[in-house]
Amino acid sequence: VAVTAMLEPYVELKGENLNVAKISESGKKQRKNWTSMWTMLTADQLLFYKDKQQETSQKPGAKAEVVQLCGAVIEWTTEKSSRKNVFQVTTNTGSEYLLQVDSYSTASKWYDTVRKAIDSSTKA
Ligand code: I3S
Repeated sequence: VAVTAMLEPYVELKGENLNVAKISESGKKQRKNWTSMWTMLTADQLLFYKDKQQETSQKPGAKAEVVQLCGAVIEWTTEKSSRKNVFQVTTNTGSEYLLQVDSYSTASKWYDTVRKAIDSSTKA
């Protein structure tokens, strides 16, 4: 088990505040509404929480928005927002999320790691 675990690429990211705008749900266009979300990355999901407290809350209803990364597509975009460092995640069910943060190093860390999670969960 230890050996396999070591061979797995490290793709998880701990919570951090990112600006998120869902622009499409199941292929249906949504009104863009940027919201700061407490964001986490697991091996195959992006999780959006309202805030850090909601992540650890045991209350029913304190749930995350879950984005399945298997079969998803990620790309930087300069056309869908005037903001800097925006990338888009499109799920295999046709939901589209814009993610953004002013720090380029933070944005590229999330971009690179989400891309790795998409690659490994899509192959799996
Ligand atoms: O793609 P859009 O419509 O120019 O996106 C802007 C709108 O979502 C705007 O909200 P209102 O439609 O309520 O005005 C937001 O305030 C802007 O931030 C959006 O543009 P940016 O370039 O920030 O993604």
